[in-house]
Amino acid sequence: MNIQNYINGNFHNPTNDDWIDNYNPSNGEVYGQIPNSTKEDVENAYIAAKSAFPSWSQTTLEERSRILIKISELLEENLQRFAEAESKDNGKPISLAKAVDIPRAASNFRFFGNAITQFASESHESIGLQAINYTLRQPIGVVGCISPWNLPLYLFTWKIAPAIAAGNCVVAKPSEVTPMTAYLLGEICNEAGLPKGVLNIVHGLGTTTGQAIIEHQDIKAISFTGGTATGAHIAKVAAPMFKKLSLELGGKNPNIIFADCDYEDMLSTTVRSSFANQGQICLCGSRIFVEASIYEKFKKDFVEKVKQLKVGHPSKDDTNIGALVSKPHLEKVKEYIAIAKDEHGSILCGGNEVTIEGFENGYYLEPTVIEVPNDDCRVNQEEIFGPVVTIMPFNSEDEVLQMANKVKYGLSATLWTNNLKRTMKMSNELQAGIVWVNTWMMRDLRTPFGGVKASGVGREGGFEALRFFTEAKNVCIKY
Ligand code: TXE
Repeated sequence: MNIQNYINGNFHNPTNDDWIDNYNPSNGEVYGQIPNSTKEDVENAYIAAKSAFPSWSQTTLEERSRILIKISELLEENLQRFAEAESKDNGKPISLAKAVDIPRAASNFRFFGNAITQFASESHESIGLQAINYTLRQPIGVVGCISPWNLPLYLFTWKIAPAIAAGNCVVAKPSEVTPMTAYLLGEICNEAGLPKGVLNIVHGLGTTTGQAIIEHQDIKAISFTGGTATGAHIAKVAAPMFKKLSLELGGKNPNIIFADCDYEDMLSTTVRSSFANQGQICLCGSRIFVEASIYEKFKKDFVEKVKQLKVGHPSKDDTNIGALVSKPHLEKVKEYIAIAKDEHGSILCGGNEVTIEGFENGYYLEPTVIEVPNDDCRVNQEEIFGPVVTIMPFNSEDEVLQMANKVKYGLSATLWTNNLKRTMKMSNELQAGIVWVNTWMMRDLRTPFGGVKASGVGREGGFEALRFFTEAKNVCIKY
């Protein structure tokens, strides 16, 4: 199936007729072609967006809201089709795409369709000076949204929905590894009555198409989710051009387990926070620290549960772990398992590729638990982004806090305890943008979302996203 660019409401081949193979991770086969769009295609997308902007930015909030909610409803009506496409493109179990990815993409549009009707700006009365200030929140113009492969439609729409809700027009690029659902979104936008040119989707490699977006003189803001190295590169290019930047990057998140937690709840959630989406979520708790008094019990129970996870074809209902997203990514994750062995880690379970009958060339890997001798080893410091977690014991709050914070990343942290004082102290001191206590990945879309340190700059979610996608202009009137 060939994918086309979605520009000005129509579908187009890339102008240079350059195509990239699209792989199905469950069987390793090429099942379609993706445009490798050039500067010219990005320019065409920009022109369409620029032409649509005057009218879209003046569209009433009620009308914008109605269209966004319509997109959301159409995604829900097409749940099965989108879930199948996401699973085929990414390798994730279809059950996950149906329960999480596509419903969340629909929620993104519904949420920002509603949020824009509640978004207000400030007013400051300068008492004694007989002046009043009011702040306008004006759309920026044409903005760029670039997203990764792990939660393809979920993260793509998490950027697009607030951008267009705020009155901007968008040039967006999904990951070249998982372009399919972004392609299908174009049809839905047309059906929902989104005016031509408000959203334009160009496909292609980061180094060609992505680079053309970030370098574009008149694309005024970039919202990016992806790897930390790419984020640094984008900042280098876009910051001197004074573009607004939101960078949501990698993580190496601690999952800290105290003996006083609700054990069963912790255990089942920890299996999920370790291996959901084959461990390819920037929020996964990939470093598990366990209080020494329950360490041996946890180790035994956790490994037993992880061994029960079924690695299988993504289309099967009983599959817990599907295929990794690509061959190069599978190789990267396997390399880290080899590094763990070199670093004297012991593989408590997993560590091997899995062959699924009939799909022998798919990218399957056992969920892997590694006991590490210390926190400094590479597998505890570098983002692996696969079905691999490390475990090690700790003896005190201070010790675990120090280890939790001793990485370059700071996206999220999970804390399992019923001690209130400890909860307050550790939540204050953990270097992370998000702290979950006695839960994981519980999301309220109104909350600020993003990381500190090498996990990024800026916050997405709720009004934070609407603030990012608008410029504040203060007007001071003396009376
Ligand atoms: O990310 P990239 P990849 C991490 C994870 C993973 C690593 C690499 O560690 O192993 O990133 O994944 C586009 N100008 N995360 O290769 O390369 C690219 O085309 C403009 C964490 O997918 O950063 C894609 O659309 N754009 C993350 C997007 O950037 C460029 C989720 C992300 O690609 C570009 C996924 C350029 N020069 C991976 N180069 C998370 N935090 O959720 C690339 N791109």
